[in-house]
Amino acid sequence: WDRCQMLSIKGINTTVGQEQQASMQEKQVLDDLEMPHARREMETLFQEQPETGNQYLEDTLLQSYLKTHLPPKVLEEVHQDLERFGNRLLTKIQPLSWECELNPPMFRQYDAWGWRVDHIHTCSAWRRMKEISAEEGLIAEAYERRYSNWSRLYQAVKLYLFSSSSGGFNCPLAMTDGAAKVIESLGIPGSLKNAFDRLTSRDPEKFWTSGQWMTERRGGSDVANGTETVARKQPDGTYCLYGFKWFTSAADSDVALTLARIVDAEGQCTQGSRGLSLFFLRVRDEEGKLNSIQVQRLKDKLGTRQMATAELWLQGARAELISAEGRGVAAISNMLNITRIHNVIGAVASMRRMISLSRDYARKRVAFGKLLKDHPLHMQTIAQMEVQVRGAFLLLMEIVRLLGLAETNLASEQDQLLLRLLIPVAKLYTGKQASAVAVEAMESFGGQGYMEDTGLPVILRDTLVLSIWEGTTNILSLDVLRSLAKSQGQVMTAFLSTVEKKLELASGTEELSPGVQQAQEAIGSLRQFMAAMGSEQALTMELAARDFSYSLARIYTGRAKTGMTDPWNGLGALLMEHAARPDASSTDICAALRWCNQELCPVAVEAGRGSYRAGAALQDSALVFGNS
Ligand code: UCC
Repeated sequence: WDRCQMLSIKGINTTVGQEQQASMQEKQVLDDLEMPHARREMETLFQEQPETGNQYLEDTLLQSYLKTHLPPKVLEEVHQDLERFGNRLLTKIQPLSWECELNPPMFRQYDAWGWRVDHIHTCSAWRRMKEISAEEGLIAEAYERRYSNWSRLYQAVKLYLFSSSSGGFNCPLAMTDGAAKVIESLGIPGSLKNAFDRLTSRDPEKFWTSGQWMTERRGGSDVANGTETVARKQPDGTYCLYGFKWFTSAADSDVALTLARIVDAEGQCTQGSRGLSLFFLRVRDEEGKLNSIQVQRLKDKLGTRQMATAELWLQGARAELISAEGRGVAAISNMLNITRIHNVIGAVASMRRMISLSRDYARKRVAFGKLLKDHPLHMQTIAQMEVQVRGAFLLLMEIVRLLGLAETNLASEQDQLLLRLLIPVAKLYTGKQASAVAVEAMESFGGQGYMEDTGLPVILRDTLVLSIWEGTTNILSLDVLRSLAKSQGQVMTAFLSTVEKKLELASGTEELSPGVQQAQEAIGSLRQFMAAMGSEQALTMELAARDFSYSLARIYTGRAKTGMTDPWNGLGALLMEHAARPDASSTDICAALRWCNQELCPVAVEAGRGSYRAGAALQDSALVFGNS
């Protein structure tokens, strides 16, 4: 403003002296605009940028987990690779990630000569991410199994480190992993051998990514009723697919798995879930021509903008039937369970990144005459987030540990039941945690957190999708009930006995005894709730589904009362177990106790309040619609 004022002095009624003075001032202003280097630094560097270093080396919980669980030989090799990868992420991959954000995909429908091309243009950094994913074996590691049951955990750790620096490439990787899992679970049929080799390749020239086209116009969650796409059998045994896929993430992928209804000889299809079959298709041929697919448009999303999500018309796309007829949902659930684990990885990674930046900022930023780290209330807020990410991290490790056992035939029946239950529990819980933590952490930067060019809003936007895609919180809560019903309650038996075993271990550590007691009380409440629910109607259990799932998450990881207004709080068995290690730190113990000092079993509390009675559902409806 001052500079503009000075520039405007000239030309107004002024004396000669004033004019001379004005032109000197003008010169000064012009000099200022070309600020000398030292001055420029002073004027612009008034706050230090928060940074993270080598994410692996900075993550003490990750390192202590690996040290506790991995066999020494595996640990040695893995440690070296992760340290190297951490450096590569910091120096080479993070800048690419930002490039992906700045250069989102573009869609060109026609070429200059009027030909329809439907070209999805991605930036070079995005394409480089694909090469890096192959080079680092981000999918391959899980399927080569060179570390037997620990390979899956090791892969998950690499993905966890990669996630926040991947520029959205964690999404195609999730689906690629899911597709490889489906193909492997089918016994890698000869027709899919090439695809499997490419999806799990370390060679950037060979590596393929996969899409997962489940969502249609009439159904995102309700796949059984929403899927309109039909499949017509061809003389050569393949199928041509006709339909409209409304939401196809990473539409630049090489292949896709998708659902369709097979048309019978009378031209009829079976409706509902039993009419759905699973298909594999190539998106483009060798020349890059689309497989009878038209791209209608790219989606305009709140976040994950680095990644092309498209609406696709299938107009006779050639595909191979890969499930038994009518078993499409059951077959694709292998993919869903993997992508849901990737969702958990994304959630934990996002929380870790935000908290690391927030912590670094607290060390650098001065307010009210002292560093943020010396303000107790500020530190309390970050500490509460830290407790959350610790619990979520251990839950993630538990799931991938169990998956690794299952994939190497080392899992007991109890492990398998637990895995089935914990995947939806972890997905729904960490999705919510991550959203809450990302918002809270953003606030810890004050107004700077809200500025686009800090990169913080990108993390927030990309985090908010985690409670939506791959099944919303309520859909996942119903999946928890599905796992209970399908196993006739055996998943709960496995759950309770595992939690009790972990607590027994922790009960040997005196400092942990208050937490053990709280967790045991929570288990008692959960048992009572389960017994009472046995005689209740399905509606009651549906109304309780979300709180029930939260209770499982908090008891397995844990949750506790702090007496403060803490919106998420919680944690238990896993943190207790980690804190009961002989070389556990005081931080491990503190985190476990804090988690257990919250309401671990909200479902019992709400049941006591009558929140799941039929009358409560009527009240809900009246509240929402304003009926008397
Ligand atoms: O949103 C999307 C974007 C993709 C981006 C990926 C990136 C993620 C990673 C990010 C990294 C940071 S793709 C679309 C996402 N859509 C969904 O997630 C669908 C949500 N809806 C559901 O999950 C529903 O619950 C359905 C579709 C599974 C319900 O289908 P049905 O047909 O009504 O369910 P049924 O009849 O209960 O189940 C059919 C069979 C049963 O087996 P059988 O017949 O043997 O009894 C079920 O037990 O499927 C079995 N089943 C499962 N098995 C169903 N769900 C599961 C499961 N989760 N695990 C094992």
